[in-house]
Amino acid sequence: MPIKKDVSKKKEPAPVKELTTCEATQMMLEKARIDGIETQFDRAKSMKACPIGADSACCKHCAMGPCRLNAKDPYGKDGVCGANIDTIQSRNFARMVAAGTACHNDHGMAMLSVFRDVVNGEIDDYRIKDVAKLESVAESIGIETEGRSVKEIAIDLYNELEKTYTGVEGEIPFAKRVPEKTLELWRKYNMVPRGAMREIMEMMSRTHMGVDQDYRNIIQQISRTALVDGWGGSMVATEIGDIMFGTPSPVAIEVNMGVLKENQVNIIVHGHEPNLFESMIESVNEPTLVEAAKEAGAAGINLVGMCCSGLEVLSRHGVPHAGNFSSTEPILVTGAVDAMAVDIQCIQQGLVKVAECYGTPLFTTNPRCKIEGATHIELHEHDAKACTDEIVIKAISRYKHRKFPVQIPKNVNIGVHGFSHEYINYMLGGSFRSSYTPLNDNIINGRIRGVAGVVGCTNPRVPQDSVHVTLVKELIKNDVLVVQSGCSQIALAKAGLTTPEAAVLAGPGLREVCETVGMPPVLGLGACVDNTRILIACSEMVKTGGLGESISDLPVAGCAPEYMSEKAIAIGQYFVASGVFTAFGVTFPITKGTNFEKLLFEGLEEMGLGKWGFSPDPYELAHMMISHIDKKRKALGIDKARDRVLMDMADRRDIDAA
Ligand code: XCC
Ligand code: SF4
Repeated sequence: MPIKKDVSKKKEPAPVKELTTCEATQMMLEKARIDGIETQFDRAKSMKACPIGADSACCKHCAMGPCRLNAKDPYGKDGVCGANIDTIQSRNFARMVAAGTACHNDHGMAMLSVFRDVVNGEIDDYRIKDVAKLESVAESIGIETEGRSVKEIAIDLYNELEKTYTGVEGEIPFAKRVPEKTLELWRKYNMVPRGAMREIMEMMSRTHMGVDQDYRNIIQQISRTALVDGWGGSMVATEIGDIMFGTPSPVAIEVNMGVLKENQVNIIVHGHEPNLFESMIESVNEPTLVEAAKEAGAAGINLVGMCCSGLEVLSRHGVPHAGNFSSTEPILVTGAVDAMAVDIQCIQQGLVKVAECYGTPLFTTNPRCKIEGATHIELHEHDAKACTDEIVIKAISRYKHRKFPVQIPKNVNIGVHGFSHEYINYMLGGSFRSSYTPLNDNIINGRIRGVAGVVGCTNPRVPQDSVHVTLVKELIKNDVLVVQSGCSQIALAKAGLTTPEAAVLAGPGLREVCETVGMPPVLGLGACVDNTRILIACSEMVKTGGLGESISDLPVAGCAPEYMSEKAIAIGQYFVASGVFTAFGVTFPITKGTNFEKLLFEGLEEMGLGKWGFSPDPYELAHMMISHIDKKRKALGIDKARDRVLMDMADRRDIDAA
């Protein structure tokens, strides 16, 4: 029954400063209020998160339910079928991991299909751009490259990588990149993934009513499913992206809403798959279209990115980035966006209404993601430019007929982005002796205390960007080198932390390393699928030596402090299963005081894997990560080195001062 809204009781809206620490977004939220526009921030305030769902204490897997258990007394009652709290919440967790893994694999498999058609000559809008990367990826999984043509290697690589998705038996190809000891452990627990289709299917089947009902058995398939994300579909997406569009190397580039230009045709690409963006880059440089824009009175066409699509091309081509997930609605409030083109994932349905209010055409381009109220212009890879050209033409027409006053926040932050694993190798080792040895040495000697991956979404349940920024500042202050991806990277870029100058905010050891190399204390690696660059870096650190024999020995930790998506849960679980302590913020989908909670937060580590952590507080998150890093340093016997090096530096400064 429709409930009539009682407007008289409507509360004053929260001050925008409490909703986001991004100044540009604050400004647009103020304007949205004047214009009467609603965004995710308003919807989050008016809709309290469901407390039962937040504790993962409900099940709707069959029509004998839905069943609701009591999180305050979790073992007090069972579901109608008798399922207890551990079964119910492990199944819920499993399905989140399955959905997240499915998303990344769906994306990776689409990229691999494009690669196949590029190799067999059916697609000519894209090509193999980075032959060296092609060869190194091929070699890493045992494909012969010596004396063979690019095409021969590429065909073999396609055939091999296809097994990442379709493999019915055996191990996925990139399992070959996993350090021996880590792989042995996975084999012991039957956790080495077969193809993603098989693993996700099995995960969905095992979590159906009346199938797997022992959380200790369900966790095995949860881990195997997550691992086919990190070491499977996501890794293929990263590697194939690099092969076709180029491996990133550092570029100084502008981030924030100020990258929009009032006197230009502004086009935003938002989503995840790089191919839409790559052809959009071609389209906006098409002389006839540039000419058409000028005829419409614009100074040019200004293409910018958002979310992970934006991060792909920020890293690879230095395309400016306008903001992260929570800014995708507010940026439309500028009135300056002449077209927003989206593909898949993290595209909020709320965009439709906001776009409509400001006369911004919103285009879906992918057959797997249509949105009611948006215009669908499908991108067919065999003629990709047809789609992007049409969007540019529509954007030019919108520019010409702009009906609304334009208000663009002036905020622009320049930072350095695009640190691939290959570049870190080169940067620290130099071109003649590129290796991870200098990184390992600096960890062993204690200048760098450890490495933290801070990644993931923004979420209107917490002030946008604030947890990311506070957490990262605390980490670098304590000599922890931070690597980043996804929306988190943009939060830090807007806070100015991705510049070499930010080294002054680092502790003395990390600062010295950053200043010697000329690098920022916060290294942006790209989109969320590029978290796999962190896995490769961990593998390299193990293989280089001196820091233990498996990933779980490394003084490293991970965090998604403002996560919201199921993809983030899948990422968290693949890091945990790979051996990394991984802490999340905002909320954790679990009932406290249950066996399943104990398994995730302690038991997995006792099995030799990583473990989960949780806190909504950035300082607490930072210190959980730091104490984990210190625990690993101690186990490696390198805790004393750090005391020594810090004392040396203090002494040196005293001498300098004297
Ligand atoms: Fe989405 Fe990838 Fe999260 Fe950002 S970080 S909100 S998943 S865009 Ni991937
Ligand atoms: Fe309830 Fe069991 Fe059905 Fe879930 S599977 S809804 S717990 S009866």
